[in-house]
Amino acid sequence: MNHTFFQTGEQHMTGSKTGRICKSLACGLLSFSLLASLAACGNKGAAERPLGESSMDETQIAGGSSANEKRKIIIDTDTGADDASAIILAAKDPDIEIIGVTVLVGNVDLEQSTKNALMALETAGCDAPVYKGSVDTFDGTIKTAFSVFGNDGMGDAGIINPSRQADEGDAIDFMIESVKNNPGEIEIVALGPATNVAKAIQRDPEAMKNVKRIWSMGTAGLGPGNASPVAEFNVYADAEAYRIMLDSGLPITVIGLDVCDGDAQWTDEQFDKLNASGKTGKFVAASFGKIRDFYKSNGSESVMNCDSLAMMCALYPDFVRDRINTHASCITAEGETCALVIFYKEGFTYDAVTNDKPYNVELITDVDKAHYFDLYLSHAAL
Ligand SMILES: [Ca+2]
Repeated sequence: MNHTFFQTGEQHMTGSKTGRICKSLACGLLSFSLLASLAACGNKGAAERPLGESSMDETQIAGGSSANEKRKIIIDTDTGADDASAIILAAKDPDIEIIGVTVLVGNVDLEQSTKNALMALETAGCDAPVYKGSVDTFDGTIKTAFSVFGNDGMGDAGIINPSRQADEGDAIDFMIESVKNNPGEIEIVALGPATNVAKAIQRDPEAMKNVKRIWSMGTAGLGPGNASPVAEFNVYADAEAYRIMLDSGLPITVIGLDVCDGDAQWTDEQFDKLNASGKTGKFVAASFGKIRDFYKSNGSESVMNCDSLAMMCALYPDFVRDRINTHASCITAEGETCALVIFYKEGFTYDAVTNDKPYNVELITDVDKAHYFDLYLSHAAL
């Protein structure tokens, strides 16, 4: 079984999408002039990376950055176990500077998501700042996935006891100010619903034009969904936010469910390796306990980890085997197709639609699935 239907906390889109104002739009702008880059991670020397354990070498990673330049990323996350594993992957990369982690409701509620992000960073030895963001969605409904991730989103394994708290300030303001103050440098790796990103785009569209790229784990790609037959959870959780992001004209790369299945799924044997690899691997393995139980109850012996796979696409260009330009449209109308994202592929002529749709999304269509786990193990579980 390649795709599991998430049992979300709320099964139906409800409520009008009109007339609602996101609460945080009323928030005053805060100054983040001193971006927390000094506290960011990735400061370990490249010599500390255990070269030779990965099929990728130092020249193949970091998206073309020079040896002395770290890529600056914001991780936007509804931190459950898969998000946490992705945060750890980025935090362990000496060529990446996590300038901040922005948290929102999604897999779990905002408070739990924040604790989980803090714990993931602490496990990876990273003191990047964490900012709380959206506590609800554009249409006011909350759809969580506690049934999949456990009550704490991290397998209910007793591993969430962060020693610090979230930083002062609003996640959306942090995102805006970071992008504005570092034009063309900030990449956002979005691992949850698009609510924070969409609010940032609405609140200051001019500032957000300075974003280098948004990497979005979302949509079913060109395959089936997991929240419904056509909808993927992150889009389903806030379809209006995803529509706003797609329609923004900002540079976006989408990593959908279809590249996370099959050989990319992690097996029991691989989790055993992870568990035996050390403190970090043990943490990640424990956090996936409830997810593995959920998949097994649905007849699958292996599980998807889409967030780490999406992070890997962002961090390691050679992990990506193929990508296409598309025009992506998100269906937001209530009904069976809500949260479906339709991809119009470049080079195709569709009789049913006009060809005047701009290519607004780069869609990843193939990755190095066979080496995904080993790459994760060598880069993250150190
Ligand atoms: Ca997520």
